[in-house]
Amino acid sequence: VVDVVALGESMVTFLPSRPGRLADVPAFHRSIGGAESNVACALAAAGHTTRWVSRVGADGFGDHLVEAIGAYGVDVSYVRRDPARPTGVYFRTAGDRAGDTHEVAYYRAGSAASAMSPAGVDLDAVRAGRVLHLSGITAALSPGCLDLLRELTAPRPGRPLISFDVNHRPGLWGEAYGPEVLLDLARGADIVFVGEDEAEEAWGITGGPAAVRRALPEPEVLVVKQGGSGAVAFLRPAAGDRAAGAARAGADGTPQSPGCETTPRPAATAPALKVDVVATTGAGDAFAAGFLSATLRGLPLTARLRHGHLAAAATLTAPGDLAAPPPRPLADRLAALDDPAWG
Ligand code: KDG
Repeated sequence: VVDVVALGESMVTFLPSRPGRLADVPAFHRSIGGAESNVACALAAAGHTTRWVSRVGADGFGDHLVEAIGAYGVDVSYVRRDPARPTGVYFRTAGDRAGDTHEVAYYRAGSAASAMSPAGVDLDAVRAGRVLHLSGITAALSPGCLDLLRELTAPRPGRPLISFDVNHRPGLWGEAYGPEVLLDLARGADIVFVGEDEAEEAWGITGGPAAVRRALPEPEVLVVKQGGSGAVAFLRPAAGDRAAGAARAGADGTPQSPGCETTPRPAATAPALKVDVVATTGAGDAFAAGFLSATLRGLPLTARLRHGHLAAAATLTAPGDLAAPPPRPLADRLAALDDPAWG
C-alpha cells in the first residue's frame, strides 16, 4: 500500500531572476509547482511511498513535470497524457523583501489537468493509499475537477484518510460560490489544513482558530495555521471506521476538543520556527507533508505540528516550492527539543 496519494494539477513554474513587476522582470528560471505534487515530493524526500495522480499535456512541459516529480521517487505511472490540451504553466514575481506582495500569472485555463473528472482518472489508483491528499485548488479548475473532488471526499467504506488543504486561490474562482464549495469539501475530509487568514478571506471567519473550529467541527483533525507565529490543531473524538483510521495514525493523549463545544480548545499548539524567509510559496505544502509524515508514523499531535514547521522552514528559506526537508533523525531530534524555539 502506498503511504500517500496526491491528486491535483502541477505546472511548470517560472521564478523571476530578480525582484520587480511582471512587466519588468527580464528572465525567469524554470521550476516546478503544484500544491499536491509538492506534498508528494516532500513526503517522498522524507522516506514515504507516494503517488501523484494527474493529467498533463503530451508536450515538453508535461515531460518535464513527470520526470522532475518522478525523480523525487514519486510514482507517476498514473499521470495521464492529453494530446489535445497543454500542460499549465505559471509565472511569479518577487518583491524586494520576503513577504512583499508578488504577482502570479497563470496560464492554465483549458489545461490538461483541468480536464480531469471522475471518469477520466483511475479511481482505484487514487484510493490506493493510506492517505489521499487533495486541495481546494482542484475544485476551482473545472466542473469535472469539482465532481472528482466530490466523488473522492464522499463517505465510503474503506476510504483512505482524506487530507484536504483548503488552498483558497481567489484568482482561480470566477464565481462567488468558491468559498462555500471549499467549506463543503473540507467538511467531508478527515484532516484539514487552513490558514487563519485564509479562513477570514474565504469565509469571513474572525475570532481566531476556535472560531474556525466552530465553523468546521466535522474533520477529525483540523489544523489552523497562523503564518509565522505557529499552528494549532483540534482533534475530534472519532467514531466508526474513521476512528480506526485515526487511531492507526496515532493519538496524543492530550485532552480532545469535541467540535460541538462552544469554545473549542486546541488539542495541541506549536509556534513556528523563526527563519529568514526567502519565499513563502510552497511552505503550506511542506507543512502538510511534515504533519502527514508524523501522522503516518503515529507521532503525538504536538510532534506532528513541529514536523510541519520544520519542513515548512526548509521551504521558506528556498526560492522555489520545494526544498529538501531535514533528514528524519535530525527532524526527530529537533522536534523533541524542549527548547525556547518551540515556546
Ligand atoms: O502551494 C504552492 C502552489 O500554490 C503553487 O505551486 C502553485 O499549485 C499552485 C497553484 O495552483 O496555485
